[in-house]
Amino acid sequence: MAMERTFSIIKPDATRRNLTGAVTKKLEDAGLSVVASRRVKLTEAQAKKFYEVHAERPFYNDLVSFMTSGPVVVQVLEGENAIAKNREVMGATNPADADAGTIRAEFAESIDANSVHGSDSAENAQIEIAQFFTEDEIVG
Ligand code: RTP
Ligand code: MG
Repeated sequence: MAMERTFSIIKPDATRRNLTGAVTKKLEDAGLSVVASRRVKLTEAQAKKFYEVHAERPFYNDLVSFMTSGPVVVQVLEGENAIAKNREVMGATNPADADAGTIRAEFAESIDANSVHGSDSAENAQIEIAQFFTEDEIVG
């Protein structure tokens, strides 16, 4: 099994409801270590760049305005198979489809306000981590 790093965002709906700790506990209970963390308010430019892959999708503008609607917590998670493990503990994009016990099943309000982001591939994990953290800010 490979040690990996992945990138996570605790989204504005979760920070607004003081769920930063509860979400982080789910991640840690799944065997993921938080090796970098920072609370930030994303600018529109940052959110647009982050979700650039979805620029042509109908939900893009709503997604950008949601992600800039309040503070988020950006994190680097480390662990064995961290990318897949994080996606598993997050649950499906639409909380109605998310397995019981997952973060989105327990905490998400809707497909838009779905509490967490997690990188979907090793390549994107690298790109997303580099967008928010320098190597010396990550302490494994
Ligand atoms: P994320 O990127 O935030 O980790 O979520 P994801 O991989 O599960 O979903 P993705 O397809 O990458 O979509 C990014 C975010 O856009 C919103 N979305 N809305 N209305 C819709 O059909 C729709 N589809 C996606 C979600 O908030 C999703 O997390
Ligand atoms: Mg995604």
